[in-house]
Amino acid sequence: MKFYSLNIVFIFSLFIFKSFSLIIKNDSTTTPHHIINWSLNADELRNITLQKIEEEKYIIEEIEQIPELECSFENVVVPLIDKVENEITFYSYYFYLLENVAVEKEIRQISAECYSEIEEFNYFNIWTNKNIFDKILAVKTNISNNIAKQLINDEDKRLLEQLINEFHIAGLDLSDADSEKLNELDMKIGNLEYAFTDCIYEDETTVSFTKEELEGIPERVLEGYDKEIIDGKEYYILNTLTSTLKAVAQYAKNENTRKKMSIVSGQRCKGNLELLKEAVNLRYEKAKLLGYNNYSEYKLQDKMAKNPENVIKFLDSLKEKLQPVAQEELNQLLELKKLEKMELNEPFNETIYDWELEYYKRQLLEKEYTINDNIIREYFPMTHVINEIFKIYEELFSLTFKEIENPSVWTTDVRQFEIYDQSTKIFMGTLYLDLYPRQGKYNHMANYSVDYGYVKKDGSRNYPIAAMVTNFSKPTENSPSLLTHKEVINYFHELGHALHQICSITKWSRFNGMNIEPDFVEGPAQMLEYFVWESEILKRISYHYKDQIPLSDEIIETIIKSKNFSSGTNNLKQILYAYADIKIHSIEQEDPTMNLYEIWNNLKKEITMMEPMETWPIAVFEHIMSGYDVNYYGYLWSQVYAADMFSQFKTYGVLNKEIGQRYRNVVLSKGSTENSMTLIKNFLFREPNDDAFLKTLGF
Ligand SMILES: *[C@@H]1O[C@H](CO)[C@@H](O)[C@H](O)[C@H]1NC(C)=O
Ligand SMILES: *[C@@H]1O[C@H](CO)[C@@H](O)[C@H](O)[C@H]1NC(C)=O
Ligand SMILES: *[C@@H]1O[C@H](CO)[C@@H](O)[C@H](O)[C@H]1NC(C)=O
Ligand SMILES: *[C@@H]1O[C@H](CO)[C@@H](O)[C@H](O)[C@H]1NC(C)=O
Ligand SMILES: *[C@@H]1O[C@H](CO)[C@@H](O)[C@H](O)[C@H]1NC(C)=O
Ligand SMILES: *[C@@H]1O[C@H](CO)[C@@H](O)[C@H](O)[C@H]1NC(C)=O
Ligand SMILES: *[C@@H]1O[C@H](CO)[C@@H](O)[C@H](O)[C@H]1NC(C)=O
Ligand SMILES: *[C@@H]1O[C@H](CO)[C@@H](O)[C@H](O)[C@H]1NC(C)=O
Ligand SMILES: CC(=O)N[C@H]1CO[C@H](CO)[C@@H](O)[C@@H]1O
Ligand SMILES: [Zn+2]
Repeated sequence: MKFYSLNIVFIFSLFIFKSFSLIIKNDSTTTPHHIINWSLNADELRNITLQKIEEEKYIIEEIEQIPELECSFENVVVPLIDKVENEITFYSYYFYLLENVAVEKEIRQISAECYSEIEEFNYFNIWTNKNIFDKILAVKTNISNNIAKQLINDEDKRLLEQLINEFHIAGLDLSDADSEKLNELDMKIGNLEYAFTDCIYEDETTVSFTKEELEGIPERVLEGYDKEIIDGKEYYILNTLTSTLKAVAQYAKNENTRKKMSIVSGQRCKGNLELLKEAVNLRYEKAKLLGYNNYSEYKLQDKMAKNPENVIKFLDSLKEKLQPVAQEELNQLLELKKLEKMELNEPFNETIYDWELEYYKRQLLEKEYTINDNIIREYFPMTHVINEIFKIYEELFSLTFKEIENPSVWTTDVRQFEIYDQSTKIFMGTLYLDLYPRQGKYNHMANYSVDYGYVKKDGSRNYPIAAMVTNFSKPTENSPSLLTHKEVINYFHELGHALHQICSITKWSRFNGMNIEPDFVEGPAQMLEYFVWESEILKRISYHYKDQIPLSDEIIETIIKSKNFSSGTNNLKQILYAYADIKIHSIEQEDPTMNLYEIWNNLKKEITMMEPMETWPIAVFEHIMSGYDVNYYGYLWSQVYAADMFSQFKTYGVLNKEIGQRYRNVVLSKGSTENSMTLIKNFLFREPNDDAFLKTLGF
């Protein structure tokens, strides 16, 4: 790592500061909202990046010069965090958004470069900078020795503790030799992760089947595959992409076809078993080096779950309650299997195998729930639904969305809203809405943070900004833009993230909105998804585009009933993946003989009650080798707490304003100034549990 000498930086900084002063964000005191200039050209974007990095360098150099005896929160932490988090984060986010939505290709490319430049600079010059860590440690020492001023603000205390912990878990307090060792381990682990995921992306496994063998799979699906002639016979060449596997598993009438596909796909990337085993052992070594007993303890210490015991207890509890339900689901499938096998006059036994699960589930779904997405969509015209959702959020959380007439945006059809507290009329933040597809625009639904809320040096507030990006077709006179129920759910979800950000009021940006424990960050958005399965909400937002009537009670009932279809087996599968992730990462000594194939099949039998197979799906479990190791439990975890929070609305009324406001004040507004578990308890007036989650599944 290279550091620039103070003199050069200082002179360069002066030069830069003087040479230009581009303004992206105008925090005029005459209007509370920011006015952001989204139309800078490529040169200006580059210059501003350079300027911001120079400003950062200057601050870092200044802090590095402070004698340790004089280090205080005010002269070390405040300037550092104010610059590199409060202020610079905005520039990162600005570039990140432009990278995904800018109209011109050149701007998207330059923005991507600027974004990585800032992120890289921060990583190498701050988050791996031992000098900075030493100054921060000195702040702590000097505070405890009463040399530096005591901290009275809880957020300040939390900030200092978190910073020290972050540098600690990044290994900055290791000896030089150990630090070298850590770098080596990280490099080896990185290489293994790369090779593991590369095998998955590059995998080109194919299986060829005749037309008869593929009977049952819709013609339009088959049309997408290449064909080959072997011995005068025509074969379809099927790949192992998820969509192909799903089509075969659900529709192929021929059992051998399904079985073959299931085995071939489950035997992909056999070499990955070895890579994963090596990575798990190296991760264990890394955890030891950093002072932990096992890797999962290291990874969980700053999460809401806190430690592996909590995660395992959590998964065990769910597993026990879900198994009887899954057993019943399997029995239902078995009935269908028997019927079919008898009709075909084929032998069969009393087991549902991997390759039968999706096939009979699809049959059951078609038999029991006739949901036609194309009919349901007619009840969700985009313009109406979006307005209605805004109104629901306004009512429930006591907000006012005010659309800006001449918005400052990146392209003309983007809308900008200012959000106010309904009763006090106090400004809270800004929301952009970019609805329609464009060439080069990110083409899924997503929430973007653009700026965080925090208290500025002069004591005034910096207000949060969020953006919602969707891929809805533009309505025209003849064809309204219609949403599926799933899209409506996703919209509630993503807007939920934006709302979290806008409703949170904190002193430091790192505690604002979605900056919370990764295993709860989805919680507030997942909580809002539950609303879209409530008949009161469905009645209210649905509106047939022709005759303006809402969904009928029958359709609503079918939609709601379909929600918990096969929830037992589906959730047990999630638990299997989460369990495998935690288990292999909790070894307490090196285990060079770890047999991942056996571990997988044993857990599979124990958790999902499905028969072991000659397959190793763990070799294509991308998450555990792409940065989500010891993280897979997180989705279920936050889902369970989201359901528990939703139970308050379920009990006291889904549109109950008092509950809505309490939720806003007790959970959303606090961001991560306290642990999420504390916020949830404060909202529920009790310890959370998994009862509500199980209830939402229909138990
Ligand atoms: C910032 O915005 C205010 C209010 O709109 C305006 O008067 C001022 O000229 C702007 N400043 C810059 C530098 O654009
Ligand atoms: C935004 O930046 C462009 C390019 O520098 C400039 O021409 C334009 O005046 C700026 N717009 C505002 C509102 O400041
Ligand atoms: C960018 O900065 C360079 C020097 O640092 C300057 O010469 C150039 O005019 C700047 N460009 C813009 C558009 O501000
Ligand atoms: C302040 O902290 C530094 C670094 O830990 C330490 O060297 C110094 O002795 C402390 N000052 C006092 C008076 O304790
Ligand atoms: C049960 O049937 C499957 C084929 O459906 C077969 O592969 C399996 O060996 C049979 N199991 C037993 C125990 O007979
Ligand atoms: C986004 O919309 C465009 C245009 O309608 C479409 O071609 C594209 O497939 C959509 N993207 C996704 C991920 O659905
Ligand atoms: C991991 O380490 C923690 C802390 O020492 C310990 O309590 C726990 O039992 C270990 N976890 C497992 C699954 O062995
Ligand atoms: C599915 O869950 C809903 C509540 O979300 C419940 O009312 C319904 O009875 C459940 N259906 C089944 C078949 O369990
Ligand atoms: C595109 C994007 O930034 N999406 C974010 C939406 O919110 C979740 C939860 O915080 C983030 O993880 C995503 O990155
Ligand atoms: Zn989300």
